[in-house]
Amino acid sequence: MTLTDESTTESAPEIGRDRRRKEDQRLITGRTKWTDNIVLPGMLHMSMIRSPFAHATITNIDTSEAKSAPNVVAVYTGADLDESAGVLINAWPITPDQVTPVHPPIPADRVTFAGEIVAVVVARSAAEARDAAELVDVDYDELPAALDLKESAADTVLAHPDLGTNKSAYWVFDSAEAGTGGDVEEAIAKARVDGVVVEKEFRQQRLIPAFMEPRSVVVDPTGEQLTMWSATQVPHIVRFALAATTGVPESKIRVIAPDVGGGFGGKLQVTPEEWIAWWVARQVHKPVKYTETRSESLMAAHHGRDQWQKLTLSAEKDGTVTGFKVELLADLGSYISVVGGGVPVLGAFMFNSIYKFPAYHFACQTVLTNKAWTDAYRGAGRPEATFGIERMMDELAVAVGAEPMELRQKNWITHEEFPFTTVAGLEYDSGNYEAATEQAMANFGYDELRAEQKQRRDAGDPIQLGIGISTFTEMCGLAPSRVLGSLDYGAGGWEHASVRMLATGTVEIITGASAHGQGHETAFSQIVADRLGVPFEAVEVLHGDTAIASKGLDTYGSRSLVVGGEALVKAVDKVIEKAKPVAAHLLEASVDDIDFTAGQFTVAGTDQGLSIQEIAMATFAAHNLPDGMEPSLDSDATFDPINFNYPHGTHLCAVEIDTETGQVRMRKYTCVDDIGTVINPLIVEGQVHGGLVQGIAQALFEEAVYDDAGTLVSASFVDYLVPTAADLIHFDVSHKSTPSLTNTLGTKGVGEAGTIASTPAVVNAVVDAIRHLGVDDVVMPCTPERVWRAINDSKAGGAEPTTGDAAPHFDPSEGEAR
Ligand code: MCN
Repeated sequence: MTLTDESTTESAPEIGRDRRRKEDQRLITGRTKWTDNIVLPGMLHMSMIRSPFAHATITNIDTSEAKSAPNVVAVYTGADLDESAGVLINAWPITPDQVTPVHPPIPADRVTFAGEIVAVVVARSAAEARDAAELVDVDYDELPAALDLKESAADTVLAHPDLGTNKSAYWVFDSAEAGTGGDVEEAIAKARVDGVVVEKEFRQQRLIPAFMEPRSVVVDPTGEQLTMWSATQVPHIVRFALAATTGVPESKIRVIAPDVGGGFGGKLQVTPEEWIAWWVARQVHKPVKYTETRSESLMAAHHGRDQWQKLTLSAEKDGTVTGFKVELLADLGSYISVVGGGVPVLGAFMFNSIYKFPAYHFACQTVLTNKAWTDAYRGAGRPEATFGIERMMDELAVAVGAEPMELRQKNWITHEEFPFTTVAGLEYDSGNYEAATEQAMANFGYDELRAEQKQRRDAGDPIQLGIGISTFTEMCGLAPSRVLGSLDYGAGGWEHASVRMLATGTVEIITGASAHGQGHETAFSQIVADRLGVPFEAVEVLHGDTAIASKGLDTYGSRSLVVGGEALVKAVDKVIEKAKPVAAHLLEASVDDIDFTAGQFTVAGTDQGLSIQEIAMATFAAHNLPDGMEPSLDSDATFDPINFNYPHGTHLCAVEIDTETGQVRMRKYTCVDDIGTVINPLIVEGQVHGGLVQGIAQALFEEAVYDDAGTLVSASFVDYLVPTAADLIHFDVSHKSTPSLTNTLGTKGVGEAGTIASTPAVVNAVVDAIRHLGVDDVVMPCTPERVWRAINDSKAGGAEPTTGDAAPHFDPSEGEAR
């Protein structure tokens, strides 16, 4: 038995069909080209020596013993690097005066986080490289490290003393200034007199995108083009950045992302490891390979989230929201990664979510610390925003004595109001929050669970039930180039596709999106099969190699289908338009009389026709083409949408909490997502499941923990708690569809939806279960210990369960210095 479908004889439409993924046979069995499986003649191997200190001066590196170890070819330190090694780029300086540390692939004199590379050993085998790495003797003078985010924001200790501050950029959006709404301070002041003001502080803990395949890179400098294979989400961006920073012409660079085992944003990066491999290969004139260990991956691949959120929500006494003020501190780590500074900016447009807030203010101070750099992690800015607003809606419901779902309904945009311009300045094109919510509440059994909750409370049951709501929307399909430009993002947002109709009737399509687990080969084949009227199996999807897909902007921000899929539709339509005159010529009819349906060109009003495959063969033979016609049925198209894409949904979670032990057990999880037209329901369900697990993991399990010296304590899967199937329950997943108006397929992205929605649904449920015991927040992850302490501290009276952190509250006005 194979993992893929074998027959497709039925003529049912492909779009909307549960197709097993073409790529699964090779991905699930592992019989494929992961980067680490690549072996080239004469290939050398690298091992990295990494700093054990968070912040230290390198006083000496003795490489002599390592250099004389068996089969060691070279050992390099930061002092050996020249300009051709390039630097690592930040592609999104969010303000013109952003303070950006220079990021060399290997620093020569100072390390700024535990795990930073200080030297590299190159040897004939990976084992010999690792053994010799043990012989490199590095002397450090330890420096004070900037570790705590709030203290770092106050410049108590400097992460980069030469910069004079840890404050990198202060970014503000204000609805009164933007003309999209009123003045938030006025709204809050008024509510303090005759309404309600809810103020909370939330911690978004540091997370690690724990992809299954560790990062790996191979560089071959021996051909006409220099070739890099990398386990990356972004081969095109890597090629651009190599050209821009290492002086090698872009045309001489080929970057290949072979099969990539997950990324979740964590491989959306240009990395020191890639840059070192690039430089070393050119020094030794031989191919080199580097594959990180799991601990290296957890320590030095970029981390995600890590924010303090200070939130103020003002409302009338009946719960109608009048203003929302968001003040953030965001930890960048010790360098600013490729889009790290921009992650909170993406969130800035989403804190108002599905609601009609009349006034909104967002301010974010990004801060440098001596920890691993942070960047996009599944959702990037939008999970933080959704968490903030959905937790606040629950708190407001308590403050005004409203039922939490009814409070949401009072404030949300109704389906008649679309398209709707939000207080953050976005135009939501389509959606129906009422419909998704109604279905979710019915599927969940909302009223029955509320009744059971009351029963347990009344009975003083030690196992309490909590119900959490998250009605979310997100902006995805990261695209409109003009909008990205207005936010000072360093690239555009278009996507490219090519379609090549081959002589024998099969079709090659090339996409600039670069899948790393999402199933593009299957879903994109379904789109082409339907549109071109060819069998699903006749479509071959090529991607992830800049020599094949020379144009593209890769995969992140749930953009591949809504941007890349639409580029594909345009390219297919061009092929059909190209084929039409050939059909007319062969059928001796006028082009205007030719119809195209389900793969057949017919002369209107007759039964005369030719299939697209017959036209492909005739074009290839070129014996009888219209005058001036090129003998090819190829086309290219680029799509740059006019707007983002706004999936939404209602997620409901029930948890049971053992009030004696603090143990949280998930009881039920129901979601209804609106992602417009669904191309492949099976893939979509998988995407939602994966997304939910990662959001639930933030709520209950995962946290990157540094000790007081700045060492990552959670540097293995023993300590970094990625949940397994045994920790989770069945998810009740379904859909409602209001087609998107920003692409002809009507699709909305799904890759991040589950992650964005689920974290607040779970934490709201946890708090709801024990609120009657005096708890109004539990810091994430809501471990049994934290839940138990929250209950017991509150029983004891004087506890501060809200933050669980002894650090001083931050004063965002300090940020205005920059
Ligand atoms: N799809 C569909 N119908 C829709 C929407 C999507 O059939 N209406 C299908 C698409 O054709 C695609 C998949 O669902 O096969 C995801 O599509 P999309 O929402 O366009 O997201 P991207 O392909 O751009 O993937 C990026 C997104 C992100 S940002 C993260 S993070 C993430 C994710 O996808 N990382 C993943 N899903 C992941 N899945 C796996 N296995 N591994 C990762 O690292």
